[in-house]
Amino acid sequence: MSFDLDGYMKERLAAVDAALDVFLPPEAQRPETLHKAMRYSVFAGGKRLRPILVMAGAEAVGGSAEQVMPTACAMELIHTYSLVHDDLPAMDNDDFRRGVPTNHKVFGEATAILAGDALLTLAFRLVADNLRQTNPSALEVLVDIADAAGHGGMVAGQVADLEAEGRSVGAETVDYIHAHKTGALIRTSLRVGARLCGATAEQVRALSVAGADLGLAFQIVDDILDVVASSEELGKTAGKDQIQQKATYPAIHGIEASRARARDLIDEADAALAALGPRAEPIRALGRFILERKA
Ligand code: GRG
Repeated sequence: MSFDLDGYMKERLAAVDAALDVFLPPEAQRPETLHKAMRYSVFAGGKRLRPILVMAGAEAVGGSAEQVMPTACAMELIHTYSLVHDDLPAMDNDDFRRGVPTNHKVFGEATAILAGDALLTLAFRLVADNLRQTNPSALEVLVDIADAAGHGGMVAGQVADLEAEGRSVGAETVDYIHAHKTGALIRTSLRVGARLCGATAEQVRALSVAGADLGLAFQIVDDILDVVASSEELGKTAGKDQIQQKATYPAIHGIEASRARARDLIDEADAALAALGPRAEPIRALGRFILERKA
């Protein structure tokens, strides 16, 4: 029988949402506006791909989803902060995200900036709590997440993305942007759950290769969807990449070659995951999901 990815994702999404509700400060707690703004963007929707990858990484090495829940939620908080800040007028200037008005449209720019800051900071608090509870010797988890989110990871990718706007850049620059802006968080999500659960160096290596492949494939598909899908389907403004003259895979390689590259990356990820055996089946299924997603 084939793996029930839909059921797996629904169950994990519900568990992540319940945990996020506990970890996030209540709206009634002072300062109420900040806490409302944090919760607004976190609970506006989202596939919860990154936390699901953290849990799948843990399971791939014999750990459990429960053991890594705070870190899984931390990755979602970092991702959500990046969306809130990316949507600001000073960056991508968007009005619509996850099917609802963007954070700054509802709460104002200052609160949106601070809500993003607070989500990022809370994420590191959650990782520290998880280490304390689960595996204090896995301190590299903290380093890994800081590196993926920071100046050599997602922030580096965002800067390169903004600098490439309206300019003609080559394939190497697009790969750099995608690997950093999107790939770093996805690759790290996949391996930190495993690290918390005592993964061997060989297992971490296999998950790192697979995670980098999934991350690049995810962004290539994101680029393709921006061209072929509608704003309603995506829950965000479609077709913006071309208007803003963004450095994307379809712009450089065309749609068909981009699709082929994404398929090759998922095949490469499957090959790397062979070392982990049947416990990595959810990750293989998530790879197919990344390839076939419509939003
Ligand atoms: C502000 C430092 C900083 C970085 C921003 C995330 C990001 C970097 C920019 C957002 C714009 C964008 C198209 C990013 C790449 C693809 C991406 C991360 C899409 C959104 O992720 P999904 O599809 O979203 O997993 P949901 O809402 O399902 O969680």
